[in-house]
Amino acid sequence: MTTQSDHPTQAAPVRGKFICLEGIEGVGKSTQVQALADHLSGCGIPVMTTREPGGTQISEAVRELLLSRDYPPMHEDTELLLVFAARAEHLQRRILPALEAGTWVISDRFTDATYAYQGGGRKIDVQRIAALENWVQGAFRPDLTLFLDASVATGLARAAKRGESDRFEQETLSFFERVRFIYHMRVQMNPGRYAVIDAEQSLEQVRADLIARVDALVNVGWKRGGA
Ligand code: Z5A
Repeated sequence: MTTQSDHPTQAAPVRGKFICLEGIEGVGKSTQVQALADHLSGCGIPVMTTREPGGTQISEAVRELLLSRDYPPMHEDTELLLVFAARAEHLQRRILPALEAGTWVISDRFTDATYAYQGGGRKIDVQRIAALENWVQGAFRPDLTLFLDASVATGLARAAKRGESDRFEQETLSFFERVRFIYHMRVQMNPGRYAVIDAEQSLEQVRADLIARVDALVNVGWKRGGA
């Protein structure tokens, strides 16, 4: 006869950390997401990279709707709801399962982008965004958000080098100034959750600063599951 104590209980994996990169376009998020993932993998940490809007087949289809210039103008409420529809799918199907399995997740944008673009850019009431955030995410928030900050002129000039622009990149300078302003406001309101990185610097220096910020947290116990 076996009893429960005959079988050593298998320890649940330590939950992964959720790190987001944010900022206006062209500050280097997509480039640096991969650099950060490579660094953490090199430290023996299991890592998954993803992006928003997107990250699952359904969420990528919603991304196409959001970024395409092939459709008639979209109402701002539709845009907000689509962003959160894509996020619900991404969170439930991909982000949360990975974190529960002990994998760290690095995302190119998350809900701070909604506050910045739909709240700041489109001027949607912040209470509406907060209500959707609470509905879709409950208490779930990133462990760390790396805000890559550069002037609108720098960001748009870099993004423009890539060629054809998407629906958001058609917006005015004042739209992007409002977006950047909201990012700054959010950092000020909750400094413990953010690290601000000077993205005007060279790609190599931005990468070094990002890695230094994340390494500092790993060294204070993140790798062992500490807060
Ligand atoms: N959106 C929203 O409205 N609400 C939401 O909730 C969410 C998103 C989640 C996603 O588009 C759009 O969705 C986004 C907001 C909206 N708006 N737009 N546009 P996206 O993912 O295609 O675009 P993006 O997020 O803005 O990324 P981006 O334009 O690709 O920029 P990036 O990722 O920050 O930059 P990059 O691609 O890494 O670099 C751009 C170029 O600059 C490239 O040639 C690099 O080599 C160069 N670069 C980068 N850093 C440097 C430095 N430091 N020096 C010199 N050159 C550099």
